[in-house]
Parts: sequence; structure tokens; C-alpha cells
Amino acid sequence: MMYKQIRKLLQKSDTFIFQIKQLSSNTNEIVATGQTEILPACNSDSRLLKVAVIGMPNAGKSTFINYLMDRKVCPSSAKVHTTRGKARAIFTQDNTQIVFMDTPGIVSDKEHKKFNLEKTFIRDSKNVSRDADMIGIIHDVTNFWTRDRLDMKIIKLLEYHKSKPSFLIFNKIDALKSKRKLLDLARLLTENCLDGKPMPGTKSFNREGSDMKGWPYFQDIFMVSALTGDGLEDVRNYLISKAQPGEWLFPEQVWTDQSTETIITNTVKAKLLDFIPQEIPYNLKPCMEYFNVDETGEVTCVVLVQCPTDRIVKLVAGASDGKIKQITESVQKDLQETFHNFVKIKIVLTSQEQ
Ligand SMILES: Nc1nc2c(ncn2[C@@H]2O[C@H](COP(=O)(O)OP(=O)(O)OP(=O)(O)O)[C@@H](O)[C@H]2O)c(=O)[nH]1
Ligand SMILES: [Mg+2]
Repeated sequence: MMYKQIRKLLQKSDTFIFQIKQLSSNTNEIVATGQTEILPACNSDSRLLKVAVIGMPNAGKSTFINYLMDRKVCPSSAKVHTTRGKARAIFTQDNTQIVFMDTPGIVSDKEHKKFNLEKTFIRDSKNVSRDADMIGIIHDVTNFWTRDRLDMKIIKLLEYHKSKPSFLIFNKIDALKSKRKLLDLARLLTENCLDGKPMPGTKSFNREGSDMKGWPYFQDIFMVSALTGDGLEDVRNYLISKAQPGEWLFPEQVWTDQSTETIITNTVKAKLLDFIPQEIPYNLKPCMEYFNVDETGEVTCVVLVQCPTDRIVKLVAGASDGKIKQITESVQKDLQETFHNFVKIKIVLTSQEQ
């Protein structure tokens, strides 16, 4: 069954070939033989930049990438820990390829244990930063509790990769009333320095070690709204200008390293986080039951959501199935913005009590 669907995909849609090969290596379900491989471009003037997107949970990392991609590649939600493993989003324009690397929010060892999070929460931001040419720190300026300093885990990560260029993004400026606050934050979070030098007309705070509230070696700082797109055109142009001569990592048509199935199930998971209250959605497990792409690129799929109890099935379904209908519509809308094509999806709830 799976083999047939994938052969069909390989024949009908170039865009998916790379993803499907990825899928095959993950699941060992198919071996794509006899197909012509699409190789990344390697002409003499191609340019490449790999950007690690790092930040605290819920800072807006995935939303930031999606806006720059003009595609919902990385599922996002209003709750923390939506992104649970690294994922690459590939932006290609003219001779330049930018590979954005999304990561789970940075957590402490204590939080990692307390919330029983996957190893990827500790591992991925480190690995991704090591692989990147540049590190972008996304900082939520609306979070009253965390906005006045960079988290020490982030400062340590930057210290570890001190030789790598980094930049700071103040995100969610649309939701900040006092624009003056942005200036104060810019001073605090950079230790009053850019690229190690005091900002014009000022002095460095000269703090060290655990006294540091920011990082003095950011090359640049941007103030954006990943939700409205305010300021992001400048970020895109900046990143394009930072790309260096080099072979692309992906063919021009490829925009993700994630399988189609993973994107769909993660989008369902993100919507469950948005629609279902409190901690409940963290215990729901979506998995792909059926998946097909027709000759026009239209996706049809059925996603099974395993719920721990019958009571939770009822809660997720809502009165007269109203809630699950709403969730399905919202998933469908997002996936259309992901695949730029029609997506037909059915979500089926099952109980583990049965
Ligand atoms: N007002 C406002 N909200 C934003 C902005 N950017 C992101 N958000 C919201 O912030 C929430 C978290 O966004 P995500 O993109 O999922 O954040 P994340 O950093 O990827 O979160 P994790 O993957 O859970 O670590 C969502 O509800 C977004 O809509 C922004 O610029 N302004
Ligand atoms: Mg995320």
C-alpha cells in the first residue's frame, strides 16, 4: 500500500521526491529504485547560509520561520513545547539558499525531567548551533517574567559558539505598548554592545559570568512581529546578504526535510494544543492512518488521535462533534498554507481504554 502511494508520488510530483526519500530512510518501507535523483544546484555562483533559530519556549521561533518562508512549514501553537525536535525549512531565491533550523524551546535539566520531555529538547539546540553558519536568538519582548534578560542557558550556548556570528530578534513587538521599553531591552540584552564594541555614545556594562544579562557579541538586532510580518523583510534581506559562496544542500523545489506525514501529524498536534485546555492535549497522540497525494498534488489523509480515556475522547469531540469539526477545519486551513494545495483531512478519535 505504502509502496504504491510512494511510487505514485515519485511519478507525479517532483517536489515530494526528496521528502519521500527521507521517509523511506526513516521507515525502511520503500526503496526508490529506478528514479532520477534531483541533485542540489552546484553552479559557480550559488550561495548558502544555515541559520539556527534558538530561543525560549513559545518565543515565536516557528512563526518567525514560517513568515520568512511564506509557508507554514513549522507547526506553531499558543502553548509551550509545540516544536519537539529539530526541523529544517529551506528558502531558495535566485542563487541563494537559506536553511532555517527550527528547534524546541530551551529548557533546564529540571524542566526536562519534570515534564518528561524528549532528549531532543536538550540535544537539538546544541547540535543545530554547531551545524549552523549563524545563530539567531528569538526573544519574546512581551513575556513580563523573562524579557529583561537573556536566559543563562542561551548565554552559555552563545559563549560556547563565540566564534560564530549571531543576531538577536526581538519578537512580538505588535503586542508591546511601550516602544521605549524596546530601547531599554536592547541595552540590557546586548550589555550595551554590538559585536563586542560599546554602542555609539555609550559604555559597555562590563558585566561578566552570572552577572551578565545579555550577550555583547551580537552582530545585529532586529525588532519584529513574526505574526504581522513587521520588520521581517529587513531580516530576510540581511540573511540573504550573509550567505556565502557554497553548494546548496537541497534542490530548489525542496522546502522541508520533514516527511509530509510528520508535518501533517505535527500540525494536528499543534491544533490540539490550541483548542484543548490545559495539559490534556500533551497526552494525545496523533498518528497517520491513511495518506495519499493525487496527480494534482491534492493531499487526502486520515489521522488517528489516540486519547487516554473515553472521557477525553468526548471532551476533544465536543458537543455534537463541534470541537473536532472546528479543529479539523483549522488543521485543513493551516495545511493548505503549508502545501499550497488542497488538503482533505479526517481526524478520528480513539480511546486507549477500549
Ligand atoms: N502577538 C504576537 N504573537 C506571536 C508573534 N510571534 C508568535 N506569536 C505567537 O506566539 C505563540 C508561540 O509561537 P510559536 O511560533 O509556536 O513559538 P515557538 O518559539 O516556536 O514555540 P515552541 O516550539 O513551543 O518552543 C503562538 O501563539 C504565536 O501565534 C508575534 O510577533 N506577535
Ligand atoms: Mg516551535
